[in-house]
Amino acid sequence: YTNPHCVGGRDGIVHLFEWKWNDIAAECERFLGPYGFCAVQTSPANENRVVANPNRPWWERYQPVSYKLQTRSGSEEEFKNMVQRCNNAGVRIYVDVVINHMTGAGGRGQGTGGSSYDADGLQFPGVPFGPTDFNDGSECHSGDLNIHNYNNPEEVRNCRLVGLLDLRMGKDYVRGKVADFLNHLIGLGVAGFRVDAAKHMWPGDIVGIFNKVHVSSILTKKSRPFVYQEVIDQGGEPIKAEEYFATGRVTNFKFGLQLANVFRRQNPMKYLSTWGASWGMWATDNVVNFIDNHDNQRGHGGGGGVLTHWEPRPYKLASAFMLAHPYGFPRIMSSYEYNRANNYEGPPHNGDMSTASVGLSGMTCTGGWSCEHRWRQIYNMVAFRNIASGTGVSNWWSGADYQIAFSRGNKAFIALNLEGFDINQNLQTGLPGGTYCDVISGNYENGSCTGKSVTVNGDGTARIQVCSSCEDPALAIHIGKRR
Ligand code: ARE
Ligand code: CA
Repeated sequence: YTNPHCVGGRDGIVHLFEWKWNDIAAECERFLGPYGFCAVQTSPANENRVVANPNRPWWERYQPVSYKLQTRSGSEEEFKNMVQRCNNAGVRIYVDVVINHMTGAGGRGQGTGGSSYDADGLQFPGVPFGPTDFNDGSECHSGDLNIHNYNNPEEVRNCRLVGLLDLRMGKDYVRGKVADFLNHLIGLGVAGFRVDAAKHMWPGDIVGIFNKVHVSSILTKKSRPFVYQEVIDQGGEPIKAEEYFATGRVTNFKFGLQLANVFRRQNPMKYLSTWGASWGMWATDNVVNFIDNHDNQRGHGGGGGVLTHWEPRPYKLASAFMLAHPYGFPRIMSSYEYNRANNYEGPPHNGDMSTASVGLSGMTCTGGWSCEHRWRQIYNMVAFRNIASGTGVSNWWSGADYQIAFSRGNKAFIALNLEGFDINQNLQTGLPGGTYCDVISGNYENGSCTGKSVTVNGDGTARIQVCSSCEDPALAIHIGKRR
């Protein structure tokens, strides 16, 4: 479950939050494939509650009504077409699967696929699930059936997360319905899953579900799907991320908080020389790392303190460090703009509230889509990471608290500067002699560098200059962009 099944030396996930399936398919072909991304994390693919108040928030997609593949991202046909086109472009699809619960308690209506639901009577005929498929007072002892105390694992797993009707996962029928859903996705060519709210399920129940899940069909060597489980473990609660390693990786919520401290100059960057598991995080094969996610960028789910696209300068630097460093498997957030005072706002939409298509002007997205994955400082570092794959950190240098540089074997080299003065040093890059394009300030186009260039001497040394007050106080070079 820990193998992401990347094609041909690719690495890294981009979360195309709330994108439509047709737009993802096009993005795989025109951008993600050519630029070396391993995979896309999609928004939940199954039918959800239509929430009218507030008007169609992003979070309605975390309230399942059935496992029918019909949402504002598109139909099952469109989903299937996307998976095929992305796989053909060498890009894997991982689906965000919401299996711990159905809708919030109370109310009745129709889902995005037209199925009815009755959240008062606990009826979800589209699956079907009925009252006996949900935890009640026999499993949950919190009084009102909701979770209040994160220090009580029984309550966290058997009661309702923010009022969401909690499925009775111990029941074989429920596991079977969930497994059918996952098998349906695998049959369409999906390579992996982000398991939403995994902390709220018993690890043994997740094992029970995945015991019913098929091997992946698209992979030449048949194998388990890639699984990464959303377990918010920042220390301080009894539920530990490691309880979930039997069924895959976990989302590493310590990562973004630690890097936010560093890149906000609250903890010296030079300490990153020991970055990785020794910072109280999990082993490299157990984690999916990210600077921010769709929750914590808007103050939900362990939010607060992380860097986001709203602070582009430190965000790009932290992202560059994440991608340059070999620890873990990285996920890049691709956001849309929203009113930060109304953080429920759904994606850019048309008059009828259907999701708007992603517009493009050159390399840049338009129409309210932020597309961090198309920022040069980020996509060029995806290529850096792919080229450096298999090498460790070497030639570590720190000139001051907030100035660092390191090599990735003889493939790549990066320098970062958050001091108030420039880096201007002769450093060992580990690279073969030659002239390299800095991929932070520019690209390599038609035989020349559009940004800065660096001359590496025959012995691997080079004069490294990194500005301090400029837009991006970083420099990155690799053997794929040598003149
Ligand atoms: C919405 C409304 C609620 C309403 C509910 C039911 O906002 O007011 O009661 O519907 O009607 C998302 C949103 C929720 C939203 C939900 C359903 O964030 O606001 O509720 O969708 O529409 C915990 C969980 C973690 C979870 C976070 C948000 O452990 O799993 O809370 N994250 C995932 C997703 C979310 C999603 C859900 C789960 C639900 O990524 O996008 O919710 O499917 C400490 C603990 C954490 C805890 C955190 C809560 O840090 O350690 O474990 O996270 O507090 O802030
Ligand atoms: Ca549960």
